[in-house]
Amino acid sequence: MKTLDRRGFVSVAGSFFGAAMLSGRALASDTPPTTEPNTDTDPAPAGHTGGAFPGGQVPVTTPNGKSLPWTKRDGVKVGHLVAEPVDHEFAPGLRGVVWGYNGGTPGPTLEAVEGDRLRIYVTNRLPEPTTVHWHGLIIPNGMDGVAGLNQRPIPPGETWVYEFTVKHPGTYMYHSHYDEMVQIALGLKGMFIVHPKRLRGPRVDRDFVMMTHEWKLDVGAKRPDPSSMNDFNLLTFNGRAFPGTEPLVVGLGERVRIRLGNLSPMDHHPIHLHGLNFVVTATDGGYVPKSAQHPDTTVLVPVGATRVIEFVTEEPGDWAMHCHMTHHVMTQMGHGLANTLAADLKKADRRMARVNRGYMSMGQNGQGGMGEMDMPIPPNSLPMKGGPGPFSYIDMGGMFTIIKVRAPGQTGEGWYPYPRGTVAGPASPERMARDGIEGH
Ligand SMILES: [Cu+2]
Repeated sequence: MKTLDRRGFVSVAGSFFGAAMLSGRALASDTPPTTEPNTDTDPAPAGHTGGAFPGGQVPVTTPNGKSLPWTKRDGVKVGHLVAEPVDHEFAPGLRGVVWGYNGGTPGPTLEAVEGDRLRIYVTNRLPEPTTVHWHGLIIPNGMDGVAGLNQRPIPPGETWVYEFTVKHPGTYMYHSHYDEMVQIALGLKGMFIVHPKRLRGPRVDRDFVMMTHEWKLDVGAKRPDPSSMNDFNLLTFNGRAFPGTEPLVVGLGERVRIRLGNLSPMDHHPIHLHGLNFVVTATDGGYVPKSAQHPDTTVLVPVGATRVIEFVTEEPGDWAMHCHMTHHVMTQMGHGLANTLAADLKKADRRMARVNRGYMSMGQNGQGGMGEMDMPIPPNSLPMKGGPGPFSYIDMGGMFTIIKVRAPGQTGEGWYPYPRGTVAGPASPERMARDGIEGH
């Protein structure tokens, strides 16, 4: 009988990935995991109270990212963005040279308050000109950043300055508007949040920023291919592919906002959340009137748009949040394979093994088990799929993360401590007989 060594999970401080790696492949399908009361002292962090913004609004959290620091000069908030090549980690074991701002992609989240005067310096350390466009903001035309139309592009090596007042609260974005196909594809983008001066709707306990993106990074390659128009093979939330995505830790019964933005080159992403339902409260065009809000569990985030969702958590657990396009929860290795489903490849394998020791064809019964086979993988690539979970391998990668809903006193570290008897498991013959179920 195998049981879940929960202590192994929760003792790991630090990233979700660290916990995931150490948790190994405990299989609990033959018996529901035994669960003692959670005695960890680390409570789920309490919702921010008396937040830094008007009306007690909490600052946003950008998982795997950060907000841009401002300095105040004569009543103006001054910030500095540096556009530059970045050696970026998509997930442990997978890096690429991208173009980002201030050492990351997406760039730091810009966070301001309705009515703020902002002065944003932009230094171009790219090998070609660039601009910054403030997507969705209504500002003076000469600050809009469209190269050629509104300004000359910023030459490499120069620092230019944008200055404007943010008049409308909302969830916006910023991105390059020069050589768009290359620069946006390579990661020159970020989120731009303007908190309202006066609270709109109920105050939320947590406010997350999640930006989707898609990349074509050939296995073993160092640079994403910006000319790709389809067959993107690396899908990310805030520049990270699962299991490199940092989970969203929230409290049970808390009101949560997630601000989704999409500047993928080509694809809209239907983002699906498990274990809850939400309403879309705003887009980059403004607030959705209450009368027009409807409940949903999946929201389509089109290219060049933001969608803001809000919900109140009602079930604790580790809940999946992912793009529902199946290829967007794959990794690099899941693309362009020969279709061998249902083919008997044993003979072919035996013959191939004579010339290539250890040869094995892939996945004639599906690909679900491929990620955990510990097969050698090419340098700079992700394993076939996903990462280790508390029960078995999680066979999704890419645009996938976890919302950890925790009751008071439960830690956000490690996996959810499932109460006894609440996990699906094998059916006993007695139970099946009692309920009139025929097995085989
Ligand atoms: Cu998608």
